[in-house]
Amino acid sequence: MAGTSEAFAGIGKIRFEGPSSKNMLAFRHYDADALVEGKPMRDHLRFAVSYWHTFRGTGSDPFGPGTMIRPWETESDPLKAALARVDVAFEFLDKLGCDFYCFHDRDVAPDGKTLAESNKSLDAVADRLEQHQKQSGKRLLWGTANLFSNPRYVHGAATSPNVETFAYAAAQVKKALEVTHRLGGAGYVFWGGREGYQCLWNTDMKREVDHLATFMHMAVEYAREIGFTGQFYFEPKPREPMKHQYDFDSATCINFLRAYGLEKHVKMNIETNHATLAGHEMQHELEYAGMQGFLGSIDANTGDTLVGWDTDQFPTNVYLTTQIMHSILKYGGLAPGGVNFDAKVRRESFEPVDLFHAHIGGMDAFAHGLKIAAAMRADGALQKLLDERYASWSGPLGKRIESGSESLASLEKEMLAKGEAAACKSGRQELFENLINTYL
Ligand code: XLS
Ligand code: NI
Ligand code: NI
Repeated sequence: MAGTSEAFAGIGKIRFEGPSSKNMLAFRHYDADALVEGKPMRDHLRFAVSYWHTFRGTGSDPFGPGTMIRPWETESDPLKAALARVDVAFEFLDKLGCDFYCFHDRDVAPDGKTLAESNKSLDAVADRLEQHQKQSGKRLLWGTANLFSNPRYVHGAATSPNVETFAYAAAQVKKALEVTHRLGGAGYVFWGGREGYQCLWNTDMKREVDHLATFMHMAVEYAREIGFTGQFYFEPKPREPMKHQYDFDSATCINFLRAYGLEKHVKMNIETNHATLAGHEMQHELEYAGMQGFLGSIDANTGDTLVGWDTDQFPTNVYLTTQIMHSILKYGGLAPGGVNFDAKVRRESFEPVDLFHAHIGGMDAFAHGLKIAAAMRADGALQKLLDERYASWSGPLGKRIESGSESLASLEKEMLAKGEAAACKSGRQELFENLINTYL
């Protein structure tokens, strides 16, 4: 490949060294080919690096400019810089031992003066991505389009009051789908961007949400035309940048998909920090999507309980990853989705090696959580407690109600005869919580 010198000189391939290793540039838990529930860890987890945070994140925040030291960013021509960055990205994926990546169109290639110019740049970068994928076996977990940075998207994209903004966004998604398809992407994500509102007085909510559905139908239809069979995902986020985003949480998104006839085509891509912004636990979002048959993929990160915005931190909390992996195993796994690190190193962690520490920590936390969740399932003690808690539903009356053969009148008869319901049993929350800790 074009890169002559290494971007991450001095850092070799990150290897599994086991829980007792003292080497901080090694995995303690992520052993890609080790089997868990009969399947290699890499296939359970399908880890992906986010191109936007890891290769485009500058560390800027509302109080100051970027801080990241990225010695490879030497090209002033945006397309040349974009091409050089692809080499760096694949060196990173290779050294990290991560199988997938995800991108927005404008992360990988520069925004041009015209749509045609932007498309041309994207094609040139896609050539380079394709070469690297072929050489390395790395794959695209999902692609998406950035429909929120350019000022034309100030009022949203598919939900903009400006019809030509909608049209431009449609053209951008067409191209992003083509590139995702060409690169063998396993999926395509819709995240709302600025699809939402700051003020209801100046917003025709029904018209905007109708337009969002029309837009998604166009994407699903175009995917069919070009033979893209990857999974579509909708990524819930309740607020930020808008005060209300239409893709608020799993329940809201699933209702939207069903109301507009999109439920056969689109699943959820659930992000931890977005769940907490919505006032939910990640486990809630996964369980809700899972029980409805909409669990697709996850954006792995974490928020900070003391900071109220989408801080997109790398996940290191094993209790959290255990909850996540338990739900994922319960609902049959993520494939063709995966675990995408939609996470950024802190502004204060500005050296290239911090990118490794961040991803190693996240991958290890998930691998650890996977092993714990599998142990819990193998042992069956949690399931036994749950079965006991719902035991009355397995009796004759419960079975009749669950199968739909009872009515209000028949139940009234039953309770008139009994006079009072059987006494409730303790919920044993503390026992359940203590049991979980025995596996940690
Ligand atoms: C932003 C979202 C974004 C999506 C992809 O908050 O998480 O990164 O994952 O557009
Ligand atoms: Ni995300
Ligand atoms: Ni986010």
